[in-house]
Amino acid sequence: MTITRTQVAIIGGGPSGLLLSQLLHRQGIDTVVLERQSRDYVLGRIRAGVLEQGFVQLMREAGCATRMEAEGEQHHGFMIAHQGRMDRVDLQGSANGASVMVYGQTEVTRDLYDARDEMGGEVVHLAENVRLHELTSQHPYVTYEKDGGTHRVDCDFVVGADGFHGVSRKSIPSDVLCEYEKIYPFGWLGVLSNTPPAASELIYARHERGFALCSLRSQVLSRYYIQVPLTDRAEDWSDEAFWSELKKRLPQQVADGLETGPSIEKSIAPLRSFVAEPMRYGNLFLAGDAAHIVPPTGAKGLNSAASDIHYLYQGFLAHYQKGDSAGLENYSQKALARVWKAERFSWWMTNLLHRFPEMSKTDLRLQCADLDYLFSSEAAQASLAENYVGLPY
Ligand code: RFL
Ligand code: PHB
Repeated sequence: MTITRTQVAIIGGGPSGLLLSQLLHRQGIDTVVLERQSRDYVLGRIRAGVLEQGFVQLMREAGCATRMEAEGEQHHGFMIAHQGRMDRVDLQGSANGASVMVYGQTEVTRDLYDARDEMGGEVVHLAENVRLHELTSQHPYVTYEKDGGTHRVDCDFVVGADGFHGVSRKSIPSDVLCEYEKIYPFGWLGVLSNTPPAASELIYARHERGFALCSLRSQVLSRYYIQVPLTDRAEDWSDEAFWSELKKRLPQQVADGLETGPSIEKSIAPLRSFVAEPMRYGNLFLAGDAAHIVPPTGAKGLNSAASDIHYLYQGFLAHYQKGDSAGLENYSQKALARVWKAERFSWWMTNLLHRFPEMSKTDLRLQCADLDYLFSSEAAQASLAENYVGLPY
């Protein structure tokens, strides 16, 4: 068995783990990232596309924002299509910043990997059977298998940034952890295509056939989603069937102008609200999807991961540079306070725009009243905008 030492062992080389590793390394704090998959596999995942200003600021602090600032798009509003109308939500009315950045998670992850390479950061790919040990002691350690050998990393702290299906959350005893979960009775079928976007801003559509979303990655790369039953399988949806169903759920003028093409990725994501409390167990800290999941409707998944990383980064900095551990002590409480607000917002936006299987005519009228209120009240729109651009850290 090889034995090495680091200050912070990070499980998971997704955006959360890489961002924290990059931020800490720039401050002279040593990390090792253990990732189960290959780099190509991680970069092949198509996920989030809308970033809050807080996330953009963290990428700047990590020295990784150059390409994002050159190629990403600032969006100052988005559209909601409903009841035969299309209304715009103006983000400039909000207090915490007037825009969001449209830049794909794949590109964020690529930029973070490039930065890790440039600094010589240690990211171990294809790390199998990662196990966390002695988490409540002053000498925690992590073991993993690679190339037929077992390896041990001794550390001060372990960060579990290994997503919803990772090993870190499962390493916390069940009598310590409280899990809150809500599973929605539908999923999102997503398609990526090399076509110009349907519109210059995102369009969220509430429709009697189900929710639809027109999003984008660039002016030549579009991302679309439609609500589908959980029993559907992506491989059963031909491109033609997808485009036809999407068009039926969009306003006529948008459908008429929609440029379609072959899909370059097609997948179904189930919708879930999930929170695990606390986010700290001894010297293990959970971050991102390892601790919480939101339905994607408010684009809060990756952004909530980023706010965890902000709190953790500040906590580690104070601990290592000033000997002040208050930030780490309060991490769980602080992170969860913001996480639950993102959970609330994502749940609300999901309820506002989706067709649930068992909706009564009263439920439908209440949903319409919610939308009518939204677009007749400056205060309601400001509240939506405030949450969409991201609550302060
Ligand atoms: P990730 O991205 O899941 O990364 C975790 C990493 O940990 C690795 N891993 C392990 N490594 C070592 N040992 C183990 N035992 C391990 N188990 C797992 C994994 O291989 C992976 O590389 O979590 P992270 O970094 O916290 O980032 C969170 C975001 O990825 C996530 O919140 C968003 O992508 C959620 N999400 C979306 N968010 C949005 O804001 N907008 C979206 O449109 C959006 N679409 C999505 C999504 C998530 C999806 N999932 C989870 C299936 C679409 C999908 C399909
Ligand atoms: C995306 O572009 O993938 C996206 C955008 C906004 C959302 C969800 C997903 O609310």
